[in-house]
Amino acid sequence: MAKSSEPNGKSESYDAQNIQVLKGLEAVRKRPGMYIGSTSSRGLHHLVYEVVDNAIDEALAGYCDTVGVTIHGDDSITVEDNGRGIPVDIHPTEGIPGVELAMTVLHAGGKFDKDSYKVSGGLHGVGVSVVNALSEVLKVWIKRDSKEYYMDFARGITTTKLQVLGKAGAKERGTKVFFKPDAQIFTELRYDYATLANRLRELSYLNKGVTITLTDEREGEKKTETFHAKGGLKEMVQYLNGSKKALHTEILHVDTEKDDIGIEVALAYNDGYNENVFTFVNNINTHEGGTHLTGFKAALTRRINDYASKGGFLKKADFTLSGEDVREGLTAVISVKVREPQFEGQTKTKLGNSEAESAVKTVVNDWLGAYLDEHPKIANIIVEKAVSAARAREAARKARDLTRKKSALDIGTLPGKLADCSLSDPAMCEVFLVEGDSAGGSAKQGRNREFQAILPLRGKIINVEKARIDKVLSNEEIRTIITAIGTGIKDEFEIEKARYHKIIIMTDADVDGAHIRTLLLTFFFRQMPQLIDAGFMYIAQPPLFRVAKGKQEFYAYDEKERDTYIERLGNGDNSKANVQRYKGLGEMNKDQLWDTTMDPERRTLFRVGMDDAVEADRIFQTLMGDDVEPRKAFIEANARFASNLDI
Ligand code: 0RA
Repeated sequence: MAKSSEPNGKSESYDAQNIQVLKGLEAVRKRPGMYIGSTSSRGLHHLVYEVVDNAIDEALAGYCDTVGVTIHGDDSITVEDNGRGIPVDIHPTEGIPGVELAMTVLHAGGKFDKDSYKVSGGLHGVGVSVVNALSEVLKVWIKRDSKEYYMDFARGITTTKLQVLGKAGAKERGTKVFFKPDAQIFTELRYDYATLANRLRELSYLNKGVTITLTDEREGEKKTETFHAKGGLKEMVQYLNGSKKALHTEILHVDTEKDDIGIEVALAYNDGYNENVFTFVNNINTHEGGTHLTGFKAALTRRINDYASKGGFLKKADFTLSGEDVREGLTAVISVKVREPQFEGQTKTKLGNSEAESAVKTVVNDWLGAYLDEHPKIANIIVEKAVSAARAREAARKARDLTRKKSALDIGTLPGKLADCSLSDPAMCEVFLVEGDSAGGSAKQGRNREFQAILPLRGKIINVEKARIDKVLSNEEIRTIITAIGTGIKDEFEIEKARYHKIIIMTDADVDGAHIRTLLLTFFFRQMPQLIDAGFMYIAQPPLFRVAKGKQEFYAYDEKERDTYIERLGNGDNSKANVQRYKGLGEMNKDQLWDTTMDPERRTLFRVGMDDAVEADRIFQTLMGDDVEPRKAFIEANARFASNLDI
């Protein structure tokens, strides 16, 4: 504040500029969530992505091939690139150096560079000024025009004006940004190495040829990793397929441009039953799909059907191959670079541009048509996989008819085990998926029957990672869940039909409970990911201990809390507090269950999120797939966090 209000002898436009700057930054600091989504861990990581995105923009424009990210000992960050360097000349109308403009004015980034692919929606692309506004300190070094420049800021306000530090080599170009996230803003200040590594790895796949390094300098965490994908998405599909058994070794890959849209697609088939298609627009994961995905699906279905009918695969069969059939066991990544993307949907991760649909469709049609003709061996494998999926689909159709949602009012068709609630507005209603009949019984008695429904689940849920859809749908528990929720699954999924806006998994706090929870999450992730995207999935958190003495009782959700209560109750006389460890929900009576786990006023719910769909897929593969060793390693490494699993 003090600095910016000092008389500076510059033009009036500088003062006017300054007022604008303060207003803009104030808005960011007042409502950080509006700009970076949240002030928790997610927002904290977003700061890094924002600066990295700027460097990647330079790479896309063809000026940068190396990006370095360093987590310093105190969780401050440096991002360095060898791009053109942020401009330093005085901006003709704004009257301040370009770098100061970029760092202090909202959305100034695009003002002087319309050539590269910029993102105009979603969470990315808010600009480095937002990072600056939310950092205690930000320093920037720029090399260009044979000089090294420097500036620094505090909470968005210029503290050192642009200065020349010295000479730089004639060919040296680049930008280095150091920042320390503001402790006044963020509720979480610790960076998670794996989270950053996953995103940087993804960026290296999406931007072939760029070398990205991540260095952790923190005590006990010291390491460096380099991400570089010569083969682009081809390598990403390989990574995604991980431990799955491939049906062919060569990965199908196309990288081209059509109607000013950059289009890259890679795909491969494995012997599993899931479909794993990831889509990106300007490096942003489009969870909700959109026009690029529609174009891809249309072309894939058409080309595989063409090949199948030409090759006589469908002669005896009286059906064609559906979209779901041709995507069984498919791992694919579609990445498009669009100049003015329109982001739509609940989480603004659905591409709306109609020109992207026809461009992707044409490219995939032409490329895949030619590829299949030229590679009959692979083409046969793919078509046979789809034909066997189609046969299974026939069987599945019968099972699915049984689970198809009837109208919400048609209570008669709801499963008998479901104790439904009396309110009909889904936004007010929640359903508990409860492990075991006894806990289900307590939950039914303890609930508020107006808005809480209870669905007790008996026995094990089928592992959807290992079974084909017809088998999955013949599972009694799965059918009950689908009918109770009402949305249908897969391509027939309709969020509007959700009968509850909170679907709460409530399992025992033991190994079996964790297993059932994972099976359920796997099912939702594979068959109804939109429920997770919509934020409808929750995990209940029952207490682990009851600490009581005389008439006083406390519930503790972890060991630390337990010890605090023991201490609180233990002092004074010489009788000790009684500690009961809850092994299962069944050990609680209806009132205890309500008080600790179900009462909206007092309970803790974890919302299941999907920040990183790519990593979530790998985790489920690891947890639920065939290979035992990686599963064991994962469970051992993450056992402590099982109740916090944020997929
Ligand atoms: C505006 C224009 C130009 C480059 C950049 C911004 C730029 C921003 C960042 C942020 C981090 N690294 C960056 N690298 C470049 C183009 C400058 C020119 O035309 O020379």
